Amino acid sequence: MECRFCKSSLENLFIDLGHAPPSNSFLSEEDLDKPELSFPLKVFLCDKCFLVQIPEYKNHRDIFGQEYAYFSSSSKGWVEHAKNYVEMMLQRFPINERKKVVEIASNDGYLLQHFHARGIPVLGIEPSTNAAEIARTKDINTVNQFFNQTLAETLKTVGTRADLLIGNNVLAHVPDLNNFVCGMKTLLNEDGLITMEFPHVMRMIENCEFDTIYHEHFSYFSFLTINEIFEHHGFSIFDVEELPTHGGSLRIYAKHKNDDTQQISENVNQLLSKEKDGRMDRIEYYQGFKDRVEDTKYKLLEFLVSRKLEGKKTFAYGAAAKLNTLLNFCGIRDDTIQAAVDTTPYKQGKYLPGSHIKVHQESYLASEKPDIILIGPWNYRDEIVLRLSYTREWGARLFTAIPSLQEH
Ligand code: JHZ
Repeated sequence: MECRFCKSSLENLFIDLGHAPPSNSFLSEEDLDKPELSFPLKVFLCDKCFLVQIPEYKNHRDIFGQEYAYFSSSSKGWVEHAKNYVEMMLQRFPINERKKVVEIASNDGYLLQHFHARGIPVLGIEPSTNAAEIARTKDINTVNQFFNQTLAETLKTVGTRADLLIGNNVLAHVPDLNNFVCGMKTLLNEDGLITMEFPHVMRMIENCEFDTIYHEHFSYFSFLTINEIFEHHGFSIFDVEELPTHGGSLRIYAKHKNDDTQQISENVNQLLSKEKDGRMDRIEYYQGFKDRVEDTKYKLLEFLVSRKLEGKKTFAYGAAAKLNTLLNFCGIRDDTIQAAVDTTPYKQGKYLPGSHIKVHQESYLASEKPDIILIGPWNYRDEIVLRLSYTREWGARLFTAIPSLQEH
């Protein structure tokens, strides 16, 4: 096996989370009578470029093709984040009606709708047909394809170039990373800008966010590594921000290396130094994660089993992909968590992959009145705790499990 960026042989196992079905492969009632496929969830560390990665155990076309269970607009907080980003970009850079904004993995148009509302021409590129269709209902021009070098060449041939090229939570999802970044090089105008957001592997390790590991997340980036990847492909990262989103993300700003219109911010060297001082370019940094992950698992199991023996009813709130990693790694089934609820219509009436816990509409909470509610998407903890304040009326207690069990 070789590193998907630098092609060195992959010999360091970072963590092995066992076998699991893909986290977004929700099951129908009929599927429950059929065999269910599980894939290894082994994460490797490249000892040359320090890219943390999982091999493409499940083909990305099968994961993100026609139907994808995740809709970016399902969280108000995330749509708000996108809106704030758009306002900030319009203030900071000369983006206007004569420019073109292209977003890769534009999902249901959660972000481009804000540029579109300002009269700025936009193009979404989205491989999942169901998400692309929703975006089109919002009048967001969307190409329903995977982004790669070939698509970038095709778009360039018909005169489409990006003045602002955006990619939020997509880089981790790309098995052929070099081809993807080459495609961005092709699509970006000479003086164009790139911004990308992705979870920061430093935060994943510090906060024991092992549940963000699943088959559709092929890569987990440090700033050191992403900087090397972008430089290798002729880009220069001129600014970076650390964001609280999705458990701690980075937003990078990049340009063509030979474009002198942007100054390199001090943030870039500061973060590179921070990561080097933290020894993220040493194998030792990545060791010891497994023990912390197992500690989280045993404490959660102890808690759930104790509640079960007390005769309490426990539900999960938010059928996030990360919840499925957590449940399947811990071997949790519907004896200890009796039901899940989620606001996404696509997920309601289906069953969680692996654990086979049924997903209901949110109203199921009020009718069943569970004693314990485990919040799956801890990244939206504040938003969800506020939303679920009505469950206090019957004495429900709300918990998150990552980095370790906590009551809210
Ligand atoms: P959420 C997704 O991961 C998938 P997931 C993806 N692979 C990725 O990279 C990350 O995001 C960044 C529900 N919910 O966003 C909606 C409620 O029911 O943490 C979702 O099903 N009520 C692209 O799946 C889930 O929770 C609510 O009030 O781990 C949230 O999933 C809210 C706020 C959410 O992502």
